[in-house]
Amino acid sequence: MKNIDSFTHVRGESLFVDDLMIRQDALIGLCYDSPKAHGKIISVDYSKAEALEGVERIFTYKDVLGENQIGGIIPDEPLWAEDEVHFWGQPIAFIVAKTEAIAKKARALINIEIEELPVITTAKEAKEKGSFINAPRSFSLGNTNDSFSNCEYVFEGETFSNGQEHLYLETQGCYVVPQENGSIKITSSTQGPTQVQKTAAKVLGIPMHKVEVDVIRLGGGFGGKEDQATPWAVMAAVAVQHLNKPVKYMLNRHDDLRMTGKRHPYSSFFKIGLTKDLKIKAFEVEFLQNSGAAADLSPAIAERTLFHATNSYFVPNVKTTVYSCKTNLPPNTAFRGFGGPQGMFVIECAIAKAADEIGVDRKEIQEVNLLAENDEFSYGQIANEVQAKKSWFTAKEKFQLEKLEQEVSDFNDKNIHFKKGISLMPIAFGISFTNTPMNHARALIHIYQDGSVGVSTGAVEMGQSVNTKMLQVAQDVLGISADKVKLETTNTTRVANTSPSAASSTADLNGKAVEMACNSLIDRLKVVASKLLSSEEKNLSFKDDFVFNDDKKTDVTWNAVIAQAMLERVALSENAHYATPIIHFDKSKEKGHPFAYHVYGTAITIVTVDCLRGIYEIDAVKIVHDFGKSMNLGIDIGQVEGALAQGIGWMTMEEISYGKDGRLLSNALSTYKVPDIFSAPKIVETIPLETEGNDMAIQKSKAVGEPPLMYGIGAYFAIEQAVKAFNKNYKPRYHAPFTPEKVLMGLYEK
Ligand code: LUZ
Ligand code: MOS
Repeated sequence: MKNIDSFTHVRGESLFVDDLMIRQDALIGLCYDSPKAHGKIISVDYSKAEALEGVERIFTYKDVLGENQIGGIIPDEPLWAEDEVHFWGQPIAFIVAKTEAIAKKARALINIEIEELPVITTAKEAKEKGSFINAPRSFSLGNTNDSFSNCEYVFEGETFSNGQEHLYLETQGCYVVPQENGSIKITSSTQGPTQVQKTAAKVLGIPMHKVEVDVIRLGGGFGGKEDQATPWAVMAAVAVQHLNKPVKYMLNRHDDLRMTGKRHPYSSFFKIGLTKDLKIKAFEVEFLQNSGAAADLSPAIAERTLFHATNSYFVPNVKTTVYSCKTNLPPNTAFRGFGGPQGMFVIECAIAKAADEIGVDRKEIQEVNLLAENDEFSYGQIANEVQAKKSWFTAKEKFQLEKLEQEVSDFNDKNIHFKKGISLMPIAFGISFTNTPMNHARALIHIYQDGSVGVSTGAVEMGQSVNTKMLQVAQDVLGISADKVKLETTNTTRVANTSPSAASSTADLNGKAVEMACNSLIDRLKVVASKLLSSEEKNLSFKDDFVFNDDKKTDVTWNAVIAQAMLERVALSENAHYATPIIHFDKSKEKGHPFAYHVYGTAITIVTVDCLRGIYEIDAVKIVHDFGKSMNLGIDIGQVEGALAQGIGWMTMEEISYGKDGRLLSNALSTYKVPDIFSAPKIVETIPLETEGNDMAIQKSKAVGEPPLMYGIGAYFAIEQAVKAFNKNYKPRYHAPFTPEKVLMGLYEK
């Protein structure tokens, strides 16, 4: 089944927020944001801007009729700054004008006086100064104190992984239209329609039923629109509330880069203890998360870091602590992997350090510590249906690791100015929102009287092809052809109280709800069909647009059953609610069973470093991935390839840079490089691991959105190995991304 959007995508006909026909009286919004990272606002002079012809009005916190508060987990973030600013790019006011050009002109006419306060840009500085978002969290298993003293080897180190810009092709944006009696309709490019609805209602001081949020699709989200699509929609909603005219606001790329948060940079300190036979006996980490100026999703992201601190390894004694450090950067936010990658990078660095010091290959340590059935994670969940070893050994065998390694070493023997490196990277990623109450979804199915079907869910289509998967589920359960099924927009009036499309869980949660609703409809239709066929319900099934009796095709069509159901006044609509069973987590003990299941896999990465220039190419990434029983391998392999490229970008070239004054320096695509087709791996080979799948995955097809991103970590260590092959004096820094500049310095350090 092809992605159902591919036809309109390639023709440029797919609709995004900016494609909507806007009303003739619609106005354009533009944010005025802080030109300093930290300070007291002494005064703001809007008079010249307000006087400009075509400016309708400028909104500030004074125009908020409800609460000037958008913090989701912790109420620590005003929609518009009041008397202080805490990051460069923090919204202060919202200009509404006839055109974007006028709004921009007006923005340049605003004068602000700020008394500057000290700026913190790094997590380490914040920790020293005691600047935190909330209290630290710790997970522990066994007893690390005692076990280190019994270890043959103990090593300590520091690591850093930088942030990452989401760079969704479609920037943040919204279009808000007034309805009757103080209601409003928001079309938003958000992963979280309910989050937008709830926040708008709170800020406007109106009930949620007066706010309808509609999402057609997103031109990418990657976590950047889980929480941070909200402020723009709410600003426009405030303006609409006052003006009673439609307001549209699309951020341009520069504004989006400057004002939105990114993946969290982490500084981490590890201590790892191993036995003589290389078993990791004890592992401690202190993670310093650079949260930015407000909580946003940082506490949840910090938690996922702890959940992934031991990756796909079993460690009997673990102590991990995470500090969410408050700095003067834009609030950092969800990004594919959600703190998991940051956690997994650290244990891979610890293993690399141990391997270097002991004088063995990294993979020797990795291999003997892979998770096995019934091993306990530090948070109490017992691993089951573990595919860590199976994916590892399948990769070694299917891709002929020894041969690949021989080729690398032969190449390195023959070449002076080019060196190759090879690495293995296993992954284990937990599937479910770590916050158990968020794991639910609903679907609303209408069968129309002509036999066609409309499916609404809480799932947001953002290019991950979730709508295609939802269509497949409906089609399979109802036994009808794909062209009979349409996926509707995601709308809060049809499916309410949704969790954001996130955590790789959207297809599982919403798909299960679609499955349940369709099964209920089928139960009802079987009653109708049994009368038409004078047969028992239990003998009937629906397939290929026909009713089957004892698995034999009858001449009764789907459409005939629907027509009959109408005559009999049978309900042809159904709503279903799904909540993930089994999962639970007790925060007071930091123990439980938070994940429905884990996704596993192993990647082999081969790179070539140009040792004169410090640049490198990714020759190949060869992956054995645990898809369960993939319901759509084309889509799923697409997710693996996209996530891999994104992970490699994070680890090798995407370098977010803020000045000491808190200004974003990598503020354009000329200074922030993401992988393009030239820097993508020359070869990506993905082999599905043969497994049974998991019943909590939709049609046993495991979640695929985030897990493969972490294969990208393999690129870091492959590059490092190539650098070591050139320069015996190279000292590992465990400092990502491993940019060509850092590679070059590493190649020639003495
Ligand atoms: N979002 C969220 C996520 O709110 N909770 C999660 O656990 C999560 N995990 C991954 C990505 N987004
Ligand atoms: Mo996300 S990082 O919005 O699943």
